[in-house]
Amino acid sequence: MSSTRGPVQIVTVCKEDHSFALDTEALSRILLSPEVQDKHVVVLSVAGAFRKGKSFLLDFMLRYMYRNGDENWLGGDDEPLTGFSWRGGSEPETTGIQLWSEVFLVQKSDGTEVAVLLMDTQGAFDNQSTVKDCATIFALSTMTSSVQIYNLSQNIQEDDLQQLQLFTEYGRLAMDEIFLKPFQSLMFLIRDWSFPYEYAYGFKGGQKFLDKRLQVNESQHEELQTVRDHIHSCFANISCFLLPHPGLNVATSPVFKGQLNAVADEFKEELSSLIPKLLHPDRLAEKEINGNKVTCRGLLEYFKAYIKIYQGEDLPQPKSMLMATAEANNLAAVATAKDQYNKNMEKVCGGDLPYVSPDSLVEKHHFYLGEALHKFSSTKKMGGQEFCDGYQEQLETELTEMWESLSKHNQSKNLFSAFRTPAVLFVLVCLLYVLSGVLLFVGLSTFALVCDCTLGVVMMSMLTWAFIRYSGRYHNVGGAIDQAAGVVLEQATVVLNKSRGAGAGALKKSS
Ligand SMILES: Nc1nc2c(ncn2[C@@H]2O[C@H](COP(=O)(O)OP(=O)(O)OP(=O)(O)O)[C@@H](O)[C@H]2O)c(=O)[nH]1
Ligand SMILES: [Mg+2]
Repeated sequence: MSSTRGPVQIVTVCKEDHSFALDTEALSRILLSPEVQDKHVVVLSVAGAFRKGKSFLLDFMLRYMYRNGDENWLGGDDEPLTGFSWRGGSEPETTGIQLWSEVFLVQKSDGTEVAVLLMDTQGAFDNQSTVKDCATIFALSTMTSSVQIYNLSQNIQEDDLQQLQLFTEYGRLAMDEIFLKPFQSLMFLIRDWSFPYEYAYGFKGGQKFLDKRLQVNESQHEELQTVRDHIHSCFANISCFLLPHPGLNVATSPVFKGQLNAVADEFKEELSSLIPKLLHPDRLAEKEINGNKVTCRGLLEYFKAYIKIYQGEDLPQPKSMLMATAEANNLAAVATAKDQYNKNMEKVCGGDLPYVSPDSLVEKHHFYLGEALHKFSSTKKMGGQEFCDGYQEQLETELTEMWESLSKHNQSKNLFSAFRTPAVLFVLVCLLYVLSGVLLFVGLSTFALVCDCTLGVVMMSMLTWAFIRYSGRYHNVGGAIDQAAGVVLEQATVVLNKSRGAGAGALKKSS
């Protein structure tokens, strides 16, 4: 392979803050080269758990493409395998998303030419990636590819399907209106298939095996049915290929460099059946979004749009199963405790019930608050004490808010409080009227005039208040009048209390 060819890192994951970046320049160099930019694009991507031979497989695809599928495309016996970086060992190798630098132009039998891109992705579930990282990589590669190869080891386990469901749902979230199935082809590739006596290697056996695994029937638990329905609803085509084990040299030798003489014959046989089928010109499906074929230039725009969505804050955070379950447990316990408090308090001061004295209401509130908090703490929840404490705080805040609203509602039922403002204003009017008469009588006509003016203002306030209460409009003005009446009442009470205290003191002295 020429030295200028190679994998190009187009999406990088920042290990520190788990953010994603698209190298637009590098991607443009691949997708906007004049020969390919207006061609319909075919993108083959391989995704799945880390260390399962994804890059290794892609390198055989590269061999096939470079050798134009000639008879000996699989290569010489001691030829090292090069291309996307692959290696033995337990540590992850590929990071982010990589594209092969060269776009292959392939002519279909109807004469149309398509641009074929090969995409390698970071292995999921390594020890450095969060669930969000894995979901984003999988979602991005599924959204931008026309064939997603879901690389699995040995079998299709239920958790593989659940992960697929989570990741594809994360992808679907980021897509705008979708009229058709959001993704195109999904191919389950089962590596190290060890049961050829049950299901034969290759597509045929794979299809039978897949039909069995993805079968939906009424007797299944709803959870199993939902996963399967979801997968069927996401992909237009689903297939499966069963690939044999490549031999112990491939899997365990530290010096193995991909030479075919160290690879099991069975594996080579199936590989030479799989890859020509996958890359056969007439089987290469162009990337479609909402039924429209996408060109290389268009794909660049989609990449930019999708990465922006994953960089933003709008999408919910995918969480580990434990975190999601713990959150659901705690939220359910909060809801039950709130419901219990609400029902109990409704029995004391609910909508139709009469006004309750504030002291007795406070007492009931404390009692039922304690009971609700006890209900929350005694409910079994996942996530550990610290995690649950956060939800307890949330519950306390929400209960306090509920209490404030219940208490206000109770206050509004108090007949006196409803008539407090007009009563205060009416008393003020009477007092001002008498005061003005007395002032006029003693010859202080100027002061009497001030009293009359004040009386006019108070009367206007009373009428305004009545109008606001009747019409339900101008709440702010109504609130200001209520507040002013409250201040007058408060001051009057203070003055009355003081004078009563002074009177009592004088009485004591004289006795
Ligand atoms: N058991 C087994 N091992 C394989 C198979 N194909 C490749 N390998 C070996 O798996 C190891 C990892 O290969 P890679 O291609 O680097 O795996 P990967 O999935 O790309 O790994 P990451 O990039 O870390 O996600 C190498 O030692 C390969 O020789 C296979 O079908 N079965
Ligand atoms: Mg890899």
